[in-house]
Amino acid sequence: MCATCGCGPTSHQHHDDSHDHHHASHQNNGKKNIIDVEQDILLENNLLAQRNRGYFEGKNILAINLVSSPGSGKTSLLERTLTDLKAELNFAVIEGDQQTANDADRIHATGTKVTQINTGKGCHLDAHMVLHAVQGMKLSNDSILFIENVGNLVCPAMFDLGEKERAVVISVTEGEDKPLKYPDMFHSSTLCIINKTDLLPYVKFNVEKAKEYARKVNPALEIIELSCTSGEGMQLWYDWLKSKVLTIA
Ligand SMILES: Nc1nc2c(ncn2[C@@H]2O[C@H](COP(=O)(O)OP(=O)(O)O)[C@@H](O)[C@H]2O)c(=O)[nH]1
Ligand SMILES: [Mg+2]
Repeated sequence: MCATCGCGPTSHQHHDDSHDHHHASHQNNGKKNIIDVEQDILLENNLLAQRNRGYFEGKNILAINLVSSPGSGKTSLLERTLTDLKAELNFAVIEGDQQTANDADRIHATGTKVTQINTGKGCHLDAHMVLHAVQGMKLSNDSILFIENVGNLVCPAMFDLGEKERAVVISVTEGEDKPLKYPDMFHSSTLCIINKTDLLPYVKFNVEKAKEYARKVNPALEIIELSCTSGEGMQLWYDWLKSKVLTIA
């Protein structure tokens, strides 16, 4: 279980086996109780995610969960995408952050319908939060809903929001070994976007290694390299997006 928020996996390993300690919370509560609580949380989340999924399918809404560490460029990707494609496609956005409406303001400036969720101390969005947001949004049929998750490569991996696609964004300033360090996120995603390729001349980032590592944890993962700043590779992302719209139409 995640020591910070209580939403993580049930077991953890210490690299150093000689470091033999027991967490106070495990001793106090007993391991079985902790596992039961976690199963309850995820079961309830999964049921609500199914409800969201049914709603999206009924209205032919393509829901895409955008996940990444903070600052990889999720909002930048959305700003550019919404600006470039708003004449062709119908978009709405849910923004997730612990605090502020900064990202919602950025999306609003593109003329797109947006709802901000502030999770407070929470480190991920869950299906219940998305359900509430969607209930107030009057989403159009045949549209695309982007859900920008809280910046975190760990906890959001476990919480199904009812999305059809999960796109994980990494930027070239983060190091190419992120897929190996945070495999759950890459394993549960359908698309990996490698962003900020305009910075490749200035940082030590091996794109081929990053792709190799990502495919090691998820051989079916699609990968697109792009730069939100220069625009290089954005067409590949737009083609991917449009192919998914066609799939659900
Ligand atoms: N050089 C460069 N900077 C970028 C790119 N995309 C985003 N950024 C910058 O990265 C920072 C974080 O971007 P943001 O979209 O807020 O990231 P988020 O936290 O994932 O939503 C901002 O300063 C952006 O201007 C890119 O493709 N290239
Ligand atoms: Mg953002």
